[in-house]
Amino acid sequence: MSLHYLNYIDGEWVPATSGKTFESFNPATGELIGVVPESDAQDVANAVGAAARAFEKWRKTPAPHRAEILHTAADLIRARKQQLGELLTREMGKVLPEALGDVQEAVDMGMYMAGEGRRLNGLLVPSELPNKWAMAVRDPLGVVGIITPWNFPIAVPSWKIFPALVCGNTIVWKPAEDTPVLAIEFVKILEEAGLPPGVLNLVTGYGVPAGEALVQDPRVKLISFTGSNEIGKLIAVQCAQLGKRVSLELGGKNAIIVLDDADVDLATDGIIWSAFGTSGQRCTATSRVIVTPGIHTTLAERIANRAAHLRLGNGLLPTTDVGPLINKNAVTKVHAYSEIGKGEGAQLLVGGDYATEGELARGHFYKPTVFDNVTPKMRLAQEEIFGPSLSILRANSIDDAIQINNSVNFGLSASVYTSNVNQAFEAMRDIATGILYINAGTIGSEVQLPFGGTRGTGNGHREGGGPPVLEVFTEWKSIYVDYSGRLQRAQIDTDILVS
Ligand code: UN1
Repeated sequence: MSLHYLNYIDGEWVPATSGKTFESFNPATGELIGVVPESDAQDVANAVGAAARAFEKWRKTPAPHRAEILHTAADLIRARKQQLGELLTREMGKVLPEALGDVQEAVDMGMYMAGEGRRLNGLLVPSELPNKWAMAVRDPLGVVGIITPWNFPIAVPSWKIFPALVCGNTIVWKPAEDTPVLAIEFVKILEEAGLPPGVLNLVTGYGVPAGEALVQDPRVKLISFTGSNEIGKLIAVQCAQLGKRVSLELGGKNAIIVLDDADVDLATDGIIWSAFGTSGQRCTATSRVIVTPGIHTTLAERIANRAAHLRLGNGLLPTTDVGPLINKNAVTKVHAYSEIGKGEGAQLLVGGDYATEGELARGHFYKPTVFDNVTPKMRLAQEEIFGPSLSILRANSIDDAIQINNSVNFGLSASVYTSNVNQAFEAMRDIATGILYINAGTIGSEVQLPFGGTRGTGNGHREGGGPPVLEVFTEWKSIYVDYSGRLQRAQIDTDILVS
């Protein structure tokens, strides 16, 4: 099988106009996964042109028909789940069961959004005047620009692409440079499902110049971006200057609060899964445990013991618990935080170093790391690390724990373990977060509910599911139909009675 891949523009598979390419590697083994186009502003302009030309016809295609294509795509993804999951593990690194979950999330979103094709609910409300209808419908935006991360290379694109399509938008998609081959396979499925040329276009490449060209193109009406805070802020500034809609889903510093009355075994399971699943590379990963004094020592011991026994390796092997990090820079960053933590006086319980034994030397592995006696103001407790690094902080009470949880500049996901229903409801009321779990870890959102966060995590939009995702990809159009046959003035002629 050829390892050379192409962009998808106007229904054709084409190289970058410059002829340039770059390579994608397996982060566990260094194996070459693919050679893909290194797109520049010219390729993006071509893709946007194709999307703009396709828009008129696509927006007028009845939504139930658009949805049928999504339904077919979801069926194809389900049929190829194993194959896509294995490729996902090879290109991105997460262990196979998680990779299959990533693919499943796209099936779920495809089915959910296919259902939306027969809803896309508008509003129908009474008019204040007789013989008049007042309603509102959802219009698509036009060409939308989608920029996706590498950590959920199938699920997160599906959160954006399926709703954008069902709402009648056309798309230019720039996937993360670490996982381009998965993006290409995803587009192939939509092509096979019958998506007309130009409706979805794919350009692989780097943030600069490809992503930037997409943000800057005046024909692109929305940028939907999931990724780092640093890049999200840059995009927000550029979109503000251009008067462009932008939907951001950025970092997290998610915490699990464990109260004295919690089930310790259950909490330990949730913490290990949420902190070290996907090697800690989820926006929703737990990087803080906030624990009350009565349970602190027991919990810290259990977490450290479990973390020390996690098996690192190639995610395709059934014996692997934790896969590699995405690339060299990611490992370097996580290690820098281990050094910062030690420097700040946190107590290293386990890990804190690169994992380079045997086969691991070929990939980007880092030992699951746990720090205890971390205090809320330490950088370890404030900044997103995006790797297998967990900090344990102590709180005096539930109120103190909630206050510590809320004291960071992110508000994506949080969790509370308690057997006291009153405390659970107090947490539900007071934790400032986009997603909250009671007696479950911080990862594992489902597509029926909104996904996104408060504060630095985003700009108020919600993607990833639930009806609110439609707000990102549509514009409201309010329509008044007056069938009275005479001038009726709103707010003025409201005392006219129907004769
Ligand atoms: C992400 O990390 O960007 O809740 C997405 C979860 C997954 C999605 C995570 N359903 O962890």
